[in-house]
Amino acid sequence: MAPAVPKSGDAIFASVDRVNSELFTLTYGAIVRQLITDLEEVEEVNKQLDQMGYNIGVRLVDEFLAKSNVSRCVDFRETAEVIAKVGFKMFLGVTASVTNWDAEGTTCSLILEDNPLVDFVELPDTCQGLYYCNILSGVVRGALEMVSMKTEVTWLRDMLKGDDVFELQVKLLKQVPEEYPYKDD
Ligand code: MYR
Repeated sequence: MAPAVPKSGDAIFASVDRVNSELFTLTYGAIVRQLITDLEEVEEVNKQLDQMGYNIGVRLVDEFLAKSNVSRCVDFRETAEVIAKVGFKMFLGVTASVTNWDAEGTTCSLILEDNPLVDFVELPDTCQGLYYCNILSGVVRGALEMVSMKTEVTWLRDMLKGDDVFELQVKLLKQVPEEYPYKDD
C-alpha cells in the first residue's frame, strides 16, 4: 500500500504540470517558513533544504530518464545543457542557460532568469543568509550523483538578494562510472 505521507520532499516536485503552479510555490514557501520556525538558524535551514533536494534528486532522476528519453551525454557540457533545457523545464517549468565554463569543462553556471519558486517571496532582513532555493541545488546534486557524477552545487547569484538573475554553479568533482544506471548495448 502507498504510504499516506510521501517521503521527504516527493510531493514538492510532483510534476509541476499536474499541480497548479501557485499552489506549488505557496507550498514550498510554507515549508521554508516552517523550517525557519523549527530550526531557527538560517544556516540550518539552508542545510535542510539542500538535503531535502538531494533526497528528491536521487529519486527524480529515474522519472527524468524515463520521460525525457535523453541518451547518455558525451561529456559534462552536454549534461549541463540537458539539465538546463530538459530537466529544469520538466520539473520547474522554466529553462536555464549554461555559461561561465572553466577551461577544463568541469565547472559551469546555470542561469535562471525566471524562477517560479520565488513568486510572491521577499526575504525579511533576518533571513538575508537564507538560500531560499537551496532545494534546487540539492536536487541537481542528488540527480547527478545517480548518474555517476559527484558535484558541488553553489548559488552565486540570487534575485532575492538583489541580483539580476539566479546563478547556480555546478562543479564536477568526480565521475564514478560503475554507478551509472544505463545499460550500453
Ligand atoms: C547523462 O549525463 O548521461 C544524462 C543524465 C542527465 C541527468 C539529468 C538530471 C536531471 C536533473 C533535473 C533537475 C531538475 C531541477 C529542477
